[in-house]
Amino acid sequence: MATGKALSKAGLADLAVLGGPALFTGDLHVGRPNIGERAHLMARIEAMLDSRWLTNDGPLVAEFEAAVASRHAVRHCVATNNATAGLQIAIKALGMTGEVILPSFTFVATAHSLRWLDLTPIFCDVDPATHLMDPAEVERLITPRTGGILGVHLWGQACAPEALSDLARQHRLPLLFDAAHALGCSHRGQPIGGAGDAEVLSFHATKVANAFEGGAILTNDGTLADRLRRMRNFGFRGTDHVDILGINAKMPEVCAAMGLTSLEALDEFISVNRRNFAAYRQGLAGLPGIRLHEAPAGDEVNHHYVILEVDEQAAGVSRDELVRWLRAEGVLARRYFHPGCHRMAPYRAEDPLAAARLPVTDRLSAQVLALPTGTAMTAAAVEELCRLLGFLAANAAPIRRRLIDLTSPKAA
Ligand code: T4K
Repeated sequence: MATGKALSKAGLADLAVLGGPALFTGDLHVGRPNIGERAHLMARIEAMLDSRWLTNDGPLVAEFEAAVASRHAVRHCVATNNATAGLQIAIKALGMTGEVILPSFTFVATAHSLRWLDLTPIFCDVDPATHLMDPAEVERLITPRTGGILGVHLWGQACAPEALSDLARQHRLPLLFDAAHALGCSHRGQPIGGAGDAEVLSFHATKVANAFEGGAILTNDGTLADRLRRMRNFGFRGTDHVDILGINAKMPEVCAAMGLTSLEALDEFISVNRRNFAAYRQGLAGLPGIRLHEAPAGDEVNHHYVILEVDEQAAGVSRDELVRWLRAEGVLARRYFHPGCHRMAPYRAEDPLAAARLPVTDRLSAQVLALPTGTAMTAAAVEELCRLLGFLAANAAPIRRRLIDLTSPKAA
């Protein structure tokens, strides 16, 4: 390990999983919210209260939409109350029908947004190096029943926008991107957001910048943007004229106030994430079987997801053991995204054979681990966490033996 300091634990008996005290006293979360300048947020909320305009296309939402559109270099941004609702109205506005191809290795909201609309998700495998949906696999899955493609910019990396756009054009399919992770990310020097028919960002509390809850649909298509605006507001055009089916997917003003405050601090949040990522890279270097996921060349990510792949054979410890042992020490590492949507009950029942075509997804969902980052995490905590990981991996066999002793009837 690159850092010279020793782990501040006396030895095996001092590990929390074996009865010692937790290394971190306040839990370290994956997705601890980044909070921007409180005074700015409060001033916005005061102005909102003074104006008595709380929702329905208020000035803060308009300002938020303009700020997001400008940051992502797109013509239109339609803010929503969360990204899931954003995905759903975009899917509906694009007229997706029948089967829609998407990765299984994603947060379940991607799949649910389709299934909730009675569309059939067709899960596609991912590239083992990038964790992104593989366009060659997408092409193999296209049939006359296919009614759309839903790419996911996992960990903020661009999901083959060029290849998927070519495929969508060739087969005349609508193409939508779940860009929930991709705020502030770019691909080949261009901000993510302008590919396909539309892209959807998330501003959930756990994202790099948040609006408490929130989403944003990005598009360069003015006709689509107009349709999306009506759909998110019950289908209204003007005050009492409804011309399409709509729902309530509006972002309230208080969320836009938080969104704007977060956006002001986005670069600072990303630079803290970069610093943490560099500390992880240094601290984990040389650990056998434990690989820190790096974005491919050409992609600039926000480093909001720090992802490890744990190869049990080479590391001598499984991902799930690490999750349990870290949790005991106050590190709430997450198994994003386990077990893969295709293995979750609603989807497993409908397509029990999906696993046969998703070997990479199955391997990754058994090996991947997300670690804490963001402004709640100091570089010193990252270093200590890396030392802990190294210690746990190096001592996995004796830890396991002691755990067996502790639970055997003799110990009772
Ligand atoms: N597509 C993708 C690819 C996504 O990743 C997501 C959401 C979506 C679509 C849908 O976007 P939204 O509709 O949500 O806008 C969390 C988030 O709830 C979810 O938004 C996010 N992805 C997903 C990756 O993570 P959980 O179930 O892991 O959240 P939870 O409640 O366990 O919180 C994570 C950690 O953060 C916990 O340790 C607690 C901590 N936390 C959480 C909240 C909300 C805090 O410290 N403070 C907080 O306020 O899903």
